Amino acid sequence: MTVITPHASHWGAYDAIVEHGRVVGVRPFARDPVPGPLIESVPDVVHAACRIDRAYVRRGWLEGKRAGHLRGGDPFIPIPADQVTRLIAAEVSRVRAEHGHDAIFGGSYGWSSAGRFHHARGQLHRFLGLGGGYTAQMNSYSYAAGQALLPHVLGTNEVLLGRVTDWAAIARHAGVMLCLGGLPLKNGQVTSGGAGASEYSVNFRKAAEAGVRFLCVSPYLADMPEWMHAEWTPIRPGTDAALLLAMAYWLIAEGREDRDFLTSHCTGWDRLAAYVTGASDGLPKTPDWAAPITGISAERIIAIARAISDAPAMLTATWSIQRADFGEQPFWMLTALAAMLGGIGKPGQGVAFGYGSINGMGTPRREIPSFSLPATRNPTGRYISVSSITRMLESPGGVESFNGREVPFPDTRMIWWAGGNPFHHHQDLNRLLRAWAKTDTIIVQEPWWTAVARHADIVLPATTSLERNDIASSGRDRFLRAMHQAIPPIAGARNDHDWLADIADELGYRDRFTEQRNENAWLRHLFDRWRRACAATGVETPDFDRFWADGYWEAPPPEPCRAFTQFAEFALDPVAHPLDTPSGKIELFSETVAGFGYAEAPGHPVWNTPREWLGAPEARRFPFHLLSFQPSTRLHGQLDPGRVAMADKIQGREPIIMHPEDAAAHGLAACDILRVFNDRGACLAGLRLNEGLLRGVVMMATGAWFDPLEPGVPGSLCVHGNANVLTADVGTSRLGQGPSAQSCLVAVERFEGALPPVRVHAPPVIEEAM
Ligand SMILES: Nc1nc2c(c(=O)[nH]1)N[C@H]1C(S)=C(S)[C@@H](COP(=O)(O)OP(=O)(O)OC[C@H]3O[C@@H](n4cnc5c(=O)[nH]c(N)nc54)[C@H](O)[C@@H]3O)O[C@H]1N2
Ligand SMILES: Nc1nc2c(c(=O)[nH]1)N[C@H]1C(S)=C(S)[C@@H](COP(=O)(O)OP(=O)(O)OC[C@H]3O[C@@H](n4cnc5c(=O)[nH]c(N)nc54)[C@H](O)[C@@H]3O)O[C@H]1N2
Ligand SMILES: [Mo]
Repeated sequence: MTVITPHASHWGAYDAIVEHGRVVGVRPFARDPVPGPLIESVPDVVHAACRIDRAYVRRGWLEGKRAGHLRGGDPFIPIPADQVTRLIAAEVSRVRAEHGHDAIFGGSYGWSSAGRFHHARGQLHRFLGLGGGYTAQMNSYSYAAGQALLPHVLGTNEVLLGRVTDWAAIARHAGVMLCLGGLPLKNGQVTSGGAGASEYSVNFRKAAEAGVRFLCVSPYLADMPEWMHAEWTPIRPGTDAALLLAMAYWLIAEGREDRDFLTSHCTGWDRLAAYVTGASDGLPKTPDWAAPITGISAERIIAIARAISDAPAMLTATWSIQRADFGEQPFWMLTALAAMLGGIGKPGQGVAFGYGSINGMGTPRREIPSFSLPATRNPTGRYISVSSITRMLESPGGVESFNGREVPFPDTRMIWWAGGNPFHHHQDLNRLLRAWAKTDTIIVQEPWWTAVARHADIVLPATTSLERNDIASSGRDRFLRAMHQAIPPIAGARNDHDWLADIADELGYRDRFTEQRNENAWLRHLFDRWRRACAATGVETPDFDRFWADGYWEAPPPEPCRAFTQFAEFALDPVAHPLDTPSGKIELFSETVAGFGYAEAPGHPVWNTPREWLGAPEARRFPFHLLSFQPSTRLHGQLDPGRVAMADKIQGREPIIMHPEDAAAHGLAACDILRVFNDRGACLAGLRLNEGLLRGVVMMATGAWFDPLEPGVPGSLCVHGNANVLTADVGTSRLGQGPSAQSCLVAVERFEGALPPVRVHAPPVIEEAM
């Protein structure tokens, strides 16, 4: 018998086709105009051999090999569910009593699933918050540098996260759009919280058809869909701030800056102008100055500056550009350039980030409250910047400067992760592996034997979203999607909520955690809350039973005549509608930021020579700039064992993209297996040639599961191709302390000898009993 049930995921909405308790196929949600290909991998991963079937404890942990012992090499021993909840409860009580609540690191960064009730991270935060608290993580790996910076400059992070000027306004009013990092099609396959409609490329197409001229500045030609006929300017990675400063120089030299706007709507223009012209530091930031830095000719720099000042311009950058050394600076300077053009808040003009980073940015829609599990307070109030985990573990009791504060590092005795994978997302995994060893106990909730589960002490098997009921919702999509349970839980998998409820029971607060609701009661409760919020904004919604039976609800479309431009009221009247900055204006010089006293992030945007880039002396030893970009074949590490990602690999290894002439110069040929290395680590990768890549740059997608030849040994070769054994773990600056994965130099050589097998898609070594 075949059963078809509505479902949703970060990689798209679909109906699951179920036969005899197995998901055998999927078909895209009928209302999705451009269904993504990633849903094809769903049946493979749900029933993958690397699903975790029972709870496990690391043998060494049971033997007392805890703080000071490297994780990842020991066998796992199965443990019954009731025993493991008691074991965890006892360890949580010990850590809280002996070391305090902040000794539990519960940041648990990660995307979890699209379902908003069974959101693993949200559930864990609720559990830890109600239990007394934990140390949290502030901001996101995606755009931490931008999150710290932009409130100082524009008074909001909406320009980074949404609601941004929509594509209806761009198509109607912009003449030209400058896209740093392009508008890569593959990024639109994904929406956090899941989307019913993938309108990413639909938006681009409408703007292109409306005649908007697209300028793409990026090392990689494929960052722009071919059919948009964009003009491509390859740029050396990490040098966008220099390019933008030189464009500003030319605008000033030509008298093209909008002096009225710079006076009425901005503060600090004189300080920035003095830096651009060299009046303050003796170094004019001319196109000739920027040419050798960026690899773009002075004529081309001027042509781009001319293009954006000759026509109404929208300026954008992908989030990737700020995940690099001093990543705050290109975002600040792009904002400054938009201010110089006087476009901020004018219809379809100005600046916003991420149109090319995720589905839903700038999709015209009515603002509807999103459906969510309300956040729980963290009573300790303790946090670190999102990517400071290794530094925190390395220096208990230390402090780190972050956005004007001195953030203390706790003495971490327990790490708990649910719904995220630091052995996917964090930089310099060998350094993380050493720091990770310093803690007593590591608990991981995971459906699969991912690298983080393999580096845990206690592993709890989690259901996938197909094994439970939930509701998907995103602030960037107009659909609310029912996620019906399609199959029973696989083997011993349990819902994260149920694991935590049982542990809360041992600790004496089950009822506070569950509020005495089961799954169904929670979904109805959260739905009613959401329904009331919708009603308050004048939007009518069906009741729960109607919604659940329909499988989805669609918000009313925006009025076709309306187009949304961010900062429009401010543009019309900056006095009546000031920004939420100290001056109420756009801060081209920020007294607040200057007051932090960070030399690398002064009061206005600057060019800093990156730590790692093709202009560095180390480029003689490590001649390639590695960009570890988002994968087209999966979401981060999720879906890696599925057919879409597997079909893309070369002899089972993650591809590395290189210009054919670079390959020839190194004696390499397509499909060779390469050893990619630097002083931090090494991995294997399969060579793929591409003429549309700047020479000297190589690209590897993130997300191939970390598979060290010798698990638990720092520096061991990753045989599968996880780029994070190569990336550096350095904050973007003291201002943002964001991850800087994109600033990374590597060398390559052909891998000779027998190819070691990829073992990470099968379970680790398991011992049935002690
Ligand atoms: N080098 C480099 N590194 C990067 C980046 C880069 O550009 N370059 N990008 C960074 C960015 S922007 C991001 S957002 C991060 C992404 O980093 P993560 O969000 O940590 O990556 P995911 O693989 O999505 O991790 C989610 C994990 O949750 C698990 N999971 C899914 N559903 C459930 C569930 O219901 N319950 C439980 N318990 N677990 C579940 C999945 O199996 C998976 O292991 O990576 C960052 N790392
Ligand atoms: N299919 C798929 N889509 C995804 C994700 C996924 O895992 N899979 N992850 C989602 C998440 S969590 C996030 S945060 C977003 C991230 O979205 P982004 O950060 O925008 O994505 P990236 O692929 O890292 O980078 C986009 C492009 O930027 C270019 N680039 C890199 N460095 C530079 C530079 O210095 N200068 C210039 N001008 N260009 C540069 C690269 O050529 C790269 O292809 O993607 C989301 N979308
Ligand atoms: Mo992200």
